[in-house]
Amino acid sequence: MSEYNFKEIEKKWQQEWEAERIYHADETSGKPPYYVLDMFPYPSGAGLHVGHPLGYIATDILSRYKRHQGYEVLHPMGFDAFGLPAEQYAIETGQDPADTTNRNIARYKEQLKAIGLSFDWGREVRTSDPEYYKWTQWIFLKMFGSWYNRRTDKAEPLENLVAHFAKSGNEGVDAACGKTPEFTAEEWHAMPWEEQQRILLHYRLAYLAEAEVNWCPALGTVLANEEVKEGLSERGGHPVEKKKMRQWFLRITAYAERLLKGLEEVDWSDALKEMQRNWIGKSVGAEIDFPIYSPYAPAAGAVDEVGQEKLSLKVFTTRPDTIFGATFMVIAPEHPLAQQLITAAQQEEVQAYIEQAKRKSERDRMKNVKEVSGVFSGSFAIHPFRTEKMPVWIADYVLADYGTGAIMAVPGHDSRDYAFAQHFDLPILQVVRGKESKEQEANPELHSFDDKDGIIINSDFLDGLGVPVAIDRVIEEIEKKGMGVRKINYRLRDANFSRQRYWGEPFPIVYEKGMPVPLDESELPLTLPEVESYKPLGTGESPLAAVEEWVKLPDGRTRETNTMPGWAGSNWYYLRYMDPHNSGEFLGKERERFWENVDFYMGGTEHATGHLLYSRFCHKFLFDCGYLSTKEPYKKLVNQGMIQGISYWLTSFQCIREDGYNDLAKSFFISFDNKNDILRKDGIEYKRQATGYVSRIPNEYIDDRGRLYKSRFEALANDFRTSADYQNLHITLGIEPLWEYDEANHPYLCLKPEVTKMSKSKWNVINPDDVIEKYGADTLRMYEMFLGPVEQHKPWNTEGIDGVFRFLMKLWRLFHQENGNFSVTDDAPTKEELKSLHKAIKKVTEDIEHISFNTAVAAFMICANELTSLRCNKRHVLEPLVILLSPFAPHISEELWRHRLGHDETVTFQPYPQFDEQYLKEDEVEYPVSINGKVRAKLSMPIDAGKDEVEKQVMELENVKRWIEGKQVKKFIFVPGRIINIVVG
Ligand code: ANZ
Repeated sequence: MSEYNFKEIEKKWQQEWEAERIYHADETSGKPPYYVLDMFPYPSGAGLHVGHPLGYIATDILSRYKRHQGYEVLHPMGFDAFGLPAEQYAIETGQDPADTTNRNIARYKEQLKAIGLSFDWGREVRTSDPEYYKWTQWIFLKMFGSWYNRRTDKAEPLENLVAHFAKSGNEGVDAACGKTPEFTAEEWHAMPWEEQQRILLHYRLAYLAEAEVNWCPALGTVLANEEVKEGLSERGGHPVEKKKMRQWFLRITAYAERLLKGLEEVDWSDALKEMQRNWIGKSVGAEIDFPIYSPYAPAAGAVDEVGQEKLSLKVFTTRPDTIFGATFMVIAPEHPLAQQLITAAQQEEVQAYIEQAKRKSERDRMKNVKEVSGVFSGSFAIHPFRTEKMPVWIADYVLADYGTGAIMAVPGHDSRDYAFAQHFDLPILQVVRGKESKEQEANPELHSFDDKDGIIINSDFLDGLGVPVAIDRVIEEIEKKGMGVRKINYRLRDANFSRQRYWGEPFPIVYEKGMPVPLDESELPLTLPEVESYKPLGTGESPLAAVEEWVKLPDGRTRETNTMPGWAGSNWYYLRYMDPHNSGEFLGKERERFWENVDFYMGGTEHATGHLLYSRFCHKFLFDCGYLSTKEPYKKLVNQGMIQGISYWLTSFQCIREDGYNDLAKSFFISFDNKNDILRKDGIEYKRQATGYVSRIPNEYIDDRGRLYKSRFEALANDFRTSADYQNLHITLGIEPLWEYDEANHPYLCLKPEVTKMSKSKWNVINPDDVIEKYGADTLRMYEMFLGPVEQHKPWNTEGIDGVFRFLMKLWRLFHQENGNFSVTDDAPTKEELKSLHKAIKKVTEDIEHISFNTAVAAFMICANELTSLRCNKRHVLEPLVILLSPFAPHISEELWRHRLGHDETVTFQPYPQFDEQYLKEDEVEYPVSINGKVRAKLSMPIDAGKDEVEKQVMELENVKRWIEGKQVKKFIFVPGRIINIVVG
């Protein structure tokens, strides 16, 4: 009997594998370790779609391949279980996010297991599990108790620093820290405890500072960046403001240089490394002080009668060589000196400008470079070399928290300064002569801003020097005169570690006299208390602040009520998999020594800077503490592409409001009462946008030519009209010319398909369960790989899926007779059969090594076709083929291996087939036979045939005889294996 019954086979082996625990990673096996990791998913309520497992299938193939090669493979899976969607759902429905999260996880696991992924589920971690987040809190406490010593270039325990303070104050301390006044040991001892704590916060790697959050007064909550779209809350479209709050930060900036250097050690794509480098954003330049001349401040050089300190403005520049071209100064609206510099006459204008700047995000300010705006402060700075007055402007293109928040503007050589100078009619000076382009010669108005290999002019002692030399020379001069210093700046910012939310890790911190004090390790985990409501309090605080009995301790101290951000748990999860059940340590020494770090990591590019940077930082910190022996967490990393879906868009809705507003009277219209921002009906979502409602049409409403019939639409519209939910709805079908007509004169609209992200909100999701139901998991696995290179984005297109399914059936039939009976012989294979097998071994092995799984699938198909036409059913060919295939299609392989070929043990650990070159050697060559250089015939000869033998055969060929008839053969050219040419005359 037996057809290829994938349903039965897959279920059977999945159960068997689970019962046998064959994917359990065992540190004592004596095999060398190999750690393959996927970025763990956030378990959303929607379940998996076919895009999610793409990476998991790829890593599964690699894991299985490594097991065949004799490695002890660690291939774990877990869940990034804290986060916003669960919290939002809790707010909407009042359900405990712990419950919904667990439900979602159960669904995810079921789906993942159905794909036959070889995870060691015994090592599953969940970041929201107190046994896990105990260690997230513990790592936080380690950072709280550490400082960064720049002399030793590593994190050290805070006790060392406190001992130093007690002995010599902070003299001689070179730390990565905030601005801290100098103090002596005596002063340190004399300080009250709170003051000492305040100072220590400047040094701690986890510290408190005032920082801006997105505050939405209408919703009464703080929003994450991703919840804010163009200055409005994503939910409800309410205005969002900046508000200062005391928050936790991690001092990742201390590691900026090491995070850069470490990139040289790892095998990641250049594109990914570049993203990290840009994010870290190292700039080498100088900080220069410009004395201020202000009607409010004492003039440069003068001493104020009241003893006020001389004011000066510190700028950061990467081009100190252009200092003679500086014609004005610009400071950020938030600059601390701003208020001091504004003169009475300028007060009103400047204050209005500052207010307006507050509302823009940093991104908007950087983005709208073309929009020039700014105000004159009324004060001037003195040029340190030319001793001239230069006006100080306030403008939002200068960012408050980069460099010093102030710049010397060099409009001759910086494009933003140039635009500003043009707009406000400020002087522009050229101080670098670059290699001017043809266009510039013709049009001197055009400026060249990229002149790093130019020559300095109009600059006194710098004249004639090249840019790099001039930079060094001018810094030397500035340092000599005490006007500034050489300086490296990083764009990287310390990481904000506080969220005003419920569903995250509570901080193991209590406040005493307003200062943070750590809980004792023995008090961990500090678990989330039960709350009555998950709703934000309206004060900006997290819902935890409402649980008085939790917040207030009997001894009068109070708990921190913020929670940690989503990435706190994902910072270090890869380490926990190595030792997930260790209750005494986050990771035991021996386990750490055995696995070291991740050999192969796969995930999406959306984590290129966030997670990947934060977890590298965390790894380096734990390395400094002596808990880890490697400097980087992920040796090799590959980004998988996205599987995209197809969405149909209907964008010509207009919103007719109650007041009759309707500016574009075309097409059909829908109006809603304005209370709802998103309306959903029968799977169509209507979302309010500035211009009206935009709707996504689910694929099943559209025919295969992208047509939406008017009748279909009308039925839908009618539904709306009669629906009690939407009483105020008016739906009008639009003006006729928009409709097209088919043969039967039915009006329709032709909708353009668009390839987009596969997502529930776009109505284009394909569920892997449906594919598995129809074709089986092995087909799904191979088909996902067959779609194209793993790294690329590609649309889900089911056209090829039948081909993959047919391949597996064909393979199945190699082992079975027509009547379905199993039939494999022990006969010796032919050369051709061995050649087909070894060609596949070679190609598939190379492809796996290069993570090129789509071409490997193609190689399997070729091999199955060849063996089918050779009618090969020999054990010596089919057994190695089954092992070769098992990483890709493990179920069918196990069935053939164990059940049909009669082995006792699983195919999983069978030694990987070795490729043998000798089988690929061709033993015949097909020669093209040329006469006077033109191919006239073909001849197959044994590869080792000599010239005489070849010549004899060639001359016998009918075609050759005809072409040389009556002519004289002058030469017979023979290059073995390649050329036969007869020269006749
Ligand atoms: C003079 C100058 C002349 C500059 C010139 C550039 C070109 P990166 O490379 O990104 O570090 N700058 C400094 N602080 C700034 C801030 N807070 N907001 C906006 N711009 C700021 O850029 C450093 C350069 O960006 C600095 O060098 C400064 O302009 C500007 F031909 O100074 B430069």
